[in-house]
Amino acid sequence: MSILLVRNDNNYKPWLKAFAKHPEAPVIVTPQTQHNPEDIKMILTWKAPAGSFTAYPQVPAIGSLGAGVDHLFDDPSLPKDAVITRVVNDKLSGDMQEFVLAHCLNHIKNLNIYATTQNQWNPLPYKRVSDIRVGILGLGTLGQAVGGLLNKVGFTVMGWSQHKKNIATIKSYTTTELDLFLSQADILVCLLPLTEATRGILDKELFYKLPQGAYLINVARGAHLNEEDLIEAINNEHLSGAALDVFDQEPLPVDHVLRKFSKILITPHVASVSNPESVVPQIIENYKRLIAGKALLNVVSREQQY
Ligand code: NDP
Ligand code: OXD
Repeated sequence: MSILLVRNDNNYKPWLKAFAKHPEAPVIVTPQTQHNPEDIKMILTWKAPAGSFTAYPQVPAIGSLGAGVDHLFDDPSLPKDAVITRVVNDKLSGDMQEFVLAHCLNHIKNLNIYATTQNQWNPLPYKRVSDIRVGILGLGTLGQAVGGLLNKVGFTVMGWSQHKKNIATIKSYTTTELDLFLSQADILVCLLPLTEATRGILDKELFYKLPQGAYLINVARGAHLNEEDLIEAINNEHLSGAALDVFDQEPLPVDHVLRKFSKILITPHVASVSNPESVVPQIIENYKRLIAGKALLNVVSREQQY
């Protein structure tokens, strides 16, 4: 019985090193290791190439090596009955908190603008955290963590999710209250999972419901964003700019149109990266549960796709 690792980037070394501390859960990497597909009890993957699951129709569990699972649901070879799990991890939440906070401060202190105008002396009016309302689309594990830190720093924080939340420091809005939520968001952070319901949500219609001069931070998935609509909203100064960490096509091509705008700050999908040493223990726990016939942790709803 073993665990199979499949990554699109072939970055196996740090994962195998972390798993080596847990000999009770033998891990193999395909296609390097010959194996009988029926011996595989769990497949762990980050963006497995399409069709990777074809040989494993009966595998009991498939785990995403990140928080997002959209890369699994995109693959028609995903076994119908496998339990799907994902990563929920304090380091992942902490890294996302710091990344979004950095962007919020960067924006209100105009640091992006100064970085692109180094040969000028042009003092600009700046804002304080107490002036700013941050709206977070997606008030799940990461959205709540980010909102909690932003609130501690002094921002006014609101969140939008399917179900109402009762969080003292974050005002909660649900799906029917989207317009009201958007009308108050000076900075909009996208931390939604990519599903059929959320694909393309960051579009023209949504942008014009934000206050004039709002700023967008997309750290969720590139396919949430309509890139043309963003460029139009920035060009006509409805949006003051955007920080984008995720893209429909990754790596983002060097000549991509989004790179031509000084008001768009691009980072290479680095907001919060799964750390093997801290993630492997929860995988080992799930492997033990699987072998013991117990319910797994961090299970994703196939119906909801998150
Ligand atoms: P969760 O599943 O914990 O949270 C998702 C949130 O989105 C929930 O609050 C959920 O509502 C809400 N939601 C889902 N669908 C809808 C909808 N149709 N309408 C309104 N709200 C909706 O996910 P995480 O917080 O762990 O992660 C979020 C995403 O962040 C990941 O899916 C991934 O794409 C991205 N990510 C990006 C990283 C990066 O480095 N850039 C790193 C890690 C993650 P409810 O609570 O009511 O169910
Ligand atoms: C994730 C990511 O989903 O890194 O974990 O994007």
